[in-house]
Amino acid sequence: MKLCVTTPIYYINGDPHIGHAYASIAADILARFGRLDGLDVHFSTGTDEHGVKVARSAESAGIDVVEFSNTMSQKFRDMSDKINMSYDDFVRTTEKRHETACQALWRMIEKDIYVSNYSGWYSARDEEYVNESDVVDGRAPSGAPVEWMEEESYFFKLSDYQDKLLDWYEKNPDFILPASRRNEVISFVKSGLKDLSISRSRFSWGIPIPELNGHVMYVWIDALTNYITSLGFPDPASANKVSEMMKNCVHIVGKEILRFHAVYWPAFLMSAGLPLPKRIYAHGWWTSEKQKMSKSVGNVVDPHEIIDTYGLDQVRYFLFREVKFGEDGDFSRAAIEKRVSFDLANDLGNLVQRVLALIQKIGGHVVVNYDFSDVERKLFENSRSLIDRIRPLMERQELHASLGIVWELIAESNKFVNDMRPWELAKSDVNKLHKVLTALCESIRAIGFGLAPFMPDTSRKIFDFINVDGKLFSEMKTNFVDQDFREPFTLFPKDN
Ligand code: ME8
Repeated sequence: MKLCVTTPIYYINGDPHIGHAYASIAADILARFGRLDGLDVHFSTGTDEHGVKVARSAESAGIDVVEFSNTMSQKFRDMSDKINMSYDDFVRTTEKRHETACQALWRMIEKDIYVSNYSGWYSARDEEYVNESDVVDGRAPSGAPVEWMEEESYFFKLSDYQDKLLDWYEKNPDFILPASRRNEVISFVKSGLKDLSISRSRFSWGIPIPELNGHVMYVWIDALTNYITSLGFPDPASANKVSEMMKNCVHIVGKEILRFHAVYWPAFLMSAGLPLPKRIYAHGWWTSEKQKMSKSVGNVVDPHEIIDTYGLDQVRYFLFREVKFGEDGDFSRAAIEKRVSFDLANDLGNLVQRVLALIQKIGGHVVVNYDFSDVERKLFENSRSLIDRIRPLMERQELHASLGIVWELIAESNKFVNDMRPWELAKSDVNKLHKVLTALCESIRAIGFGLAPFMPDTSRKIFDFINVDGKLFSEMKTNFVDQDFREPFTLFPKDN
């Protein structure tokens, strides 16, 4: 079974911030879950380097655009590494392999392309033409300023795809999630699709159109193609991989670029005769301390700074526990501090610490015993079934609910310790004590696996404490054997 996961490829006109890190961590969680579940995963990210917006940013910085792109793209790669992203590929749209892919795709959709003249209002920030009726006081609906453009342009017959797209959405009800976003896209398409201008002749920072001097591709057709560049398109040797991975592909995108992914991209793929992705998942937006992040307000959250302050797994946890994935959220230092102290240090940290400290107290050795009574059996069964309960949620990208289920098991395990009073059993009933500890080893292992996609470093520490390999969920089917356990250390030290 295959799984392809992608992040948006980021514009390089500004530094990476927590919003970019968010989309990338979400995709990372899905990719890690897939690998732990034994799937063949391809996980790609990258940078979107062409277009008028980037060209102008380089110009105003007084730097050659190629040099500018190299420096800025590296910043996104650094961010990806900082957040412990397990990407298989980082696509830069200025790479030769990507130019080859875009030009090949162009040829495959050429039957739907014609030349005409375009004049209209263009928003460079959104990199799209805006309808005359949507321009208010010189601004696009997104608030970005627009400018008048007139150029000869190549057009893609998007209008021909209206019915095919509606049919696709109907036959594939989970193509767009969350469901509320799906309805938005359907009404947009029903309201009528206009042909799409897909070339630019007024500037040259883009991918040349085959055999057409002076035209470069519209940055969105260039950007969307990155997903198949990464799979080896158009090399015939990769055709099978492209096809199989695309059918099992989940594109994680911010809600503001859903239309490009759920309308234009499938139309291009249909035209090219390539398979459509399985899912477009649109996530929400973060504000910072209740305001839109902006350089002028000075509230842009730098992933490096926030991770250095609170710790990587703490930040990864916070982003997916605080706000339901798909909805908007507010990033605040008070909120993250609260989560770290209650959920992580108290609930999770204490559970692991108290169980392992107890094991140390009795000599570090557990005599494994699965001859459970009902109470231990209940914890054992809830532990063994954890991933089966999470999997259907992860298949719909319900990251928040998945973490919720892990925390239910943490709460249940803490309650089990309180109820069973193993420190008393150590004196009164050693046989029972080892059954209780066996059940707790099971629950801690399950918690380690449940956390692994979200908090890989923490999960690794937990696995190391209890001698678990931790590479595949299937390991949870095996029983523990008698063993010695290590001295525990604090999972979430206060000074982090
Ligand atoms: O749109 N909150 O790139 P981009 C949450 N190059 N997520 C945020 C965010 C915020 N405040 N700000 C950004 C582009 N993001 C195109 C994409 S894909 C073929 C081309 C995240 O640099 C969110 O995922 O503007 C958003 O869609 C993405 O960064 C856009 O990044």
